This record gives sequence, structure tokens and C-alpha cells, in this order.
Amino acid sequence: EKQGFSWDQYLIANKAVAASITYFKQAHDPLKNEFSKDMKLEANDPRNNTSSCIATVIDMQGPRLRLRLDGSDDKNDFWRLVDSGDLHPVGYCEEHKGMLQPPLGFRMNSSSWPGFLQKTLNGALLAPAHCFKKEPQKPSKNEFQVGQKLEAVDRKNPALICPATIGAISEDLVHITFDGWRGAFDYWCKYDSRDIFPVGWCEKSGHPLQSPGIKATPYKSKISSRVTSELSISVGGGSAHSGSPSASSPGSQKSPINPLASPAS
Ligand code: MLZ
Repeated sequence: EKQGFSWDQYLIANKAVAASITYFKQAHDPLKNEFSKDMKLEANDPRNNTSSCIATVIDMQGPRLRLRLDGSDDKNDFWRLVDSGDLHPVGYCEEHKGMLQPPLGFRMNSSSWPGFLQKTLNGALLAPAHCFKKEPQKPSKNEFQVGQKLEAVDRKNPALICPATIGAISEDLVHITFDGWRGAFDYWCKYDSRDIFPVGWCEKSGHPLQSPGIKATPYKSKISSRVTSELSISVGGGSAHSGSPSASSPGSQKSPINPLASPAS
């Protein structure tokens, strides 16, 4: 039996449907990641999109790259797909009559930028052109419908891709809601965002997919039911409240083997 989260079971249990692969601005065939760690490339500064900067591949997960702008700190890393239009081989900017810029928050005096740039590129491992894949076409219009399931980047924890549901739609925008997380991570994005993927994308791409949060129903993984019963142990053990929310909510499972869970009243 397969370990961990399974979309097949989850869709049936939730009587839900997956958004069609044609609704996304994503490649339909799995992307080959030919980058390696420490390679340098040109990337738009995510905090200042008009400037082209030098970036280094810090980490990789499937066809996604964790990037850090040279001269920036380690607190502003960002993730891009290997077919992102924001990425180019070193030399692209100059060819297109641009100037490489220091990142926002360059940690040195701006007068030291030319020297820094020369030093950072000297002897560097430059990502070859074949690593950069062509950006996919965007679908001509927003075809998502409320309730459809998908996989989405958690923008507060951008290394993570998680099961999600379309919660609302407004013209070119979709509201991404994360299954089992009560809204804390939800966001609005354009329908052609590169942060949203069809169901099954992670599995096909060799990227980890998080399990839904513990508030997701009715799917329960072994882990989530263990966490749920641990929560009810600590709530019951506190004894300050007469009726613990977990014991009184209709959907919660009561644990018969937990002596602390027996009602105090
Ligand atoms: N450590 C974090 C991860 C949350 C991930 C949620 N993704 C939708 C937490 O537990 O808050």
C-alpha cells in the first residue's frame, strides 16, 4: 500500500473534482530539471521586478529552484520553476541592452557593486542555456470553478506545495484555500499564476506534496488522527474548561482508550 496522502481516495471521500490540467499555465509534460546547486543565472528581483540580478541555485525540489540573489541576505530566498520567464542564462541582460542591478537590500555600499559583480561571476558555475525551459502558454481565460481541487504553493512557506480548493472566483482571480488549514494561508492570485498546479503535478514532477491540515474532513491520515487524539489529551488534561471544543464538536472522534477524555461533568 502507498504511504501518505492519496488524491484518489481524498477526491472520493470529499466527493470533489480536480480542476482540469488545461486551466493552468503549466507544462503538460513533466519538466526536466537540468540545473544543479551553486549554478548562477539571471533572475528578476522579486522585490523589484524591473531589475535583473545574478542569482545562485541554493536548493532544488523536482523542477523548482530555490534561488538567492548574489549580494542579498539569506532571508529573501525565492522559488522558481525551471520554465519561469523570470530566469535567463548569464549574459541575457547585456545582450538585451540592460544592466545587471544590485538586489534590493544589497548588503554593501552601492559604489562597490561593479567590483562585487565582477568578483561574484569570476570562475562561477554558469547555468547552461539548455537548463532554461520555454515558459508555457497561458490559457485564454479563467475556467476554474468553485470547489475544484488543485495543488498550490503555500506562499508563507514557499518550499511547500499543498492540497487546495478553489474557494471563490472574481474575473481573472481565483481564491486559493488550503485544505484543513482554516484560512490562515489562503490567498488570491491570477488564474495563470505559476504557483498553482493540477492534481497529480507533484507526483509526476517528483516534488513532495504536503498532506492536508488536520481540520480537513473526512479524510484522515494515520498521522492526523494521532495528532487529533494528542490534542484532546492536552485539552482534557487542562480541566479548566467543562466542555472541550474537541469533545463537543459533532465531527470529532472520541478516543475510548484515553482516560483523560472522559467528560468531567
Ligand atoms: N510549520 C507550519 C506549516 C504550515 C503549512 C501549511 N500549509 C498550508 C505550521 O504548522 O504552521
